[in-house]
Amino acid sequence: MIMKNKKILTLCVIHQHPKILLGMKKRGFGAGRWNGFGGKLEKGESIEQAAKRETKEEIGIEIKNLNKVGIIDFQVKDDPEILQVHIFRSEEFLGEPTETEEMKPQWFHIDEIPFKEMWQDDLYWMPLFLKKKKFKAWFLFDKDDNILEKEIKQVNEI
Ligand code: 6OG
Repeated sequence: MIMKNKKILTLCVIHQHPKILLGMKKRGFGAGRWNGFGGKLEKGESIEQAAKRETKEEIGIEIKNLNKVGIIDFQVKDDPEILQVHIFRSEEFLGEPTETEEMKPQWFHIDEIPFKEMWQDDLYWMPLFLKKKKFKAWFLFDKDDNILEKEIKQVNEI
């Protein structure tokens, strides 16, 4: 049996219609791109707990409600590792989004989402996210972060 190496990550997008809150990642994986908030799970943590903790660490806000809206498997060509990103929508939070060493938060109107400065996959799932649809997807990237292959499907339950 071939064992695939799967790593779970969280990604939380704050959505207060007609705006979303994104953060400019200042260091580490995905630096230089706007994205939601999130990261790896710590030992013993649930996926939801990790999403809340990472958001607090990255921009100082406490998330009040969290809805899982998507799961995406990412692979890089010729690399056996699968990154599985669990995507959440949050509409309520406590505190003021604040810049940290890791992220600089900014609100964007949904007609002005900076896709050119985001991961390419966002262009495909963000429209579903904004329509409050749930989705499962798979993306194959090359080593320069370009999409080679993709599969996206809307689902009723995640
Ligand atoms: P740290 O490893 O820095 O968390 N992430 C992605 N987000 C999008 N939109 N597209 C991708 O395509 C992504 N790959 C990873 C998950 C990394 C953060 O970046 C997200 C985490 O929130 C490849 O802790």
